[in-house]
Amino acid sequence: MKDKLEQLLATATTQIGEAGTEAQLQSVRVSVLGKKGDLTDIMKGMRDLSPEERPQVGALANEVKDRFEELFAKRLDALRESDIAQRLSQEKIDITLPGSTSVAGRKHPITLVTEEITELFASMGFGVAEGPEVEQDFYNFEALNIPKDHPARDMQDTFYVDDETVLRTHTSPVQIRTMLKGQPPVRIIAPGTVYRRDSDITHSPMFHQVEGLLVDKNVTFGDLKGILTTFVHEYFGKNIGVRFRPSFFPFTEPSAEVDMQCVICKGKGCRVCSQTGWLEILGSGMVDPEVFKSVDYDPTVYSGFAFGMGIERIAMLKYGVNDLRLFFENDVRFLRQF
Ligand code: 2U9
Repeated sequence: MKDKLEQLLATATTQIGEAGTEAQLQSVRVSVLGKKGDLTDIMKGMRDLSPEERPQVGALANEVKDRFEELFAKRLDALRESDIAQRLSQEKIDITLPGSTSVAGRKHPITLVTEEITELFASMGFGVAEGPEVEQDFYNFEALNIPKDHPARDMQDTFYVDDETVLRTHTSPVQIRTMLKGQPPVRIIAPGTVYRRDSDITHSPMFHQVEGLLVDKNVTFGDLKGILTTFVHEYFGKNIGVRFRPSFFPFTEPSAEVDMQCVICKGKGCRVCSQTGWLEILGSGMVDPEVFKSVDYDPTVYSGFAFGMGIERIAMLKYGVNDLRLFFENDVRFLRQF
C-alpha cells in the first residue's frame, strides 16, 4: 500500500509538470482526488488493513494528498502567470497612436437663433405654441382680417393646395388657433416654418418666423414698445437705438415696423443698412378688433399686441451672414461655424 501511494505521488508529480493548460491540470486533479480517483481508490482499500497498519498508511495518504495539493497549487499559479505574460506580450497597445475622434454635429443656425429668441421671450413669460404648416384658408387669412379677393392677399403670395387649403404664409394661424381654445390672458410666441411664392437673392420660398401675441385687459402700445425694445436690447446689445415707424398690416391697428441701429456700422451708414444707419427687424401692432371678433374675444374688454420677425434676417444680423442662401445649402463648412 505504501508503495502504491509513493508510486501515485511520483506519477502525479510528472503529470502536473506536463500539464500545459489549466484544463489539463484540473483533469490531473480529478484523476487523483476525484470520486473515482487513484488516491480515493487507495483510501477505500484501507478498511482491509490491520489496525496496526491503518494509522501509518492513513498518515502517509494524508501526506501524499497534502503534497499533491501543494504541487497542484504551485503549477496552477505558474500556468496563470505564464498565461498573463503571454497575453501581455501579444496584446500590445500603442498608446502613442493618435485617437479616433467622432465628429460632433452642430445645431443649424436657424434652430440656434429660434431657440435663443424663444428662450428670451420665455424669460418674459411667453409660452410656446405650434400648429400645422398645411393650413386652412380661414386660420391663415379670413380670421386675420384678410378676406378673399382683398388686395391685402397680394402682400403674401401664397402656395395653394386647393381652394381652402394653403401652405401657411406666416405663423399667425397658430395664434388664431390658440385664441379659439380659450379666453385671455394669452402670452405666446409661435416659432415655425412658413412658405411664400417668392424666390430671389433675398427671398426663399421656405423660411422661418417667430411671432408673438399678448392679450389681456389694459394692454397698451406702451407694453408693445417695452417688450420689443427689451428684446432688441437683450438680443443685440443694451446700447442699440430702437425706433418704431408707422406701418400697415390687416391684422393690427395701429401697426409699426421696428428698426434698430445698424449693428455693422453702429448707425453711421453702410452698405448693409443702405446708408440709413437703421435696419428693419420686426413688424408689430395692436391686434385689430376685427381679429378679436373672429375668435370671439370682446374687443371692448380686451386689447393686445402682436409682432412678427423673420428668423433668417435676425440670424444674418446676429451672426454677420451676408448671403441668405447659406442657410439652405447645408454646406458643413458654413454650418460648422456655429
Ligand atoms: C394675430 C394677430 C396679429 C403678427 C404680425 C407682423 C406684424 C410682421 C413680418 C415680419 C417679417 C413677417 O417674416 S416677415 O416677413 N411680420 O410684420 N406680424 S404683426 O400679427 C398678428 C399675428 C397673429 C392673431
